[in-house]
Amino acid sequence: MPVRAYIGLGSNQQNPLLQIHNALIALKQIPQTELAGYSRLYRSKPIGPVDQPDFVNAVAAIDTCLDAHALLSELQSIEQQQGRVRNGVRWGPRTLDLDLLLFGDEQFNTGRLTVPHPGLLQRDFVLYPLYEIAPDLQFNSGELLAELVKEHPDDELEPLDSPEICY
Ligand code: A4P
Ligand code: MG
Repeated sequence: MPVRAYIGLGSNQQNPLLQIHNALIALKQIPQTELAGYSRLYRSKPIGPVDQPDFVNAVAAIDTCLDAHALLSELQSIEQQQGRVRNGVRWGPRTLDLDLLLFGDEQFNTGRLTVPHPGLLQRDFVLYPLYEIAPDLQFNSGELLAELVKEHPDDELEPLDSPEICY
């Protein structure tokens, strides 16, 4: 049975809108995986070093028969294909970042992979687009996404008018 997973997409280099569009197309091509939905694209202020451009963020839903580590390898290979350079700067600028936010209702930390993603509940640029595509979502902790969104300010998060593209 496929597992529903949610992927956070972020970019702030080399035409971020195009990077996110291309990443959505690439998600569709992951083996044994279907793209089930995706949010609007949002402009957001950088968390971390502030002397970097604004980000474009989105969240996608996929249904996958891969295990979580195989899925992470696929996500990292898409990041590489889109010119991601890991220069050791935590939270620094990037052409593409793909975070595995949720993998079914699984919860684990293997060193290589922490699920749910540690930043998930704190970030408006994750919570709001996730809510758009999964309004009834409830976390392992019992918390409802809808409640978290209500409590969490959308600090300058701005939905972008992007052309309707069917991936
Ligand atoms: N890793 C562990 N768990 C996961 C997971 N659930 N998903 C490991 C993805 N990767 C996971 O990631 C470092 C290592 O985390 C990987 O090798 C993987 O094995 P990375 O992508 O190389 O480095 P990073 O992204 O700089 O670090 P980190 O801590 O994952 O940062 P985040 O949480 O991804 O935050 N501001 C705005 N407005 N929008 C953004 O999208 N993104 C970040 C990066 C900072 N500020 C931002 C945004
Ligand atoms: Mg990351």
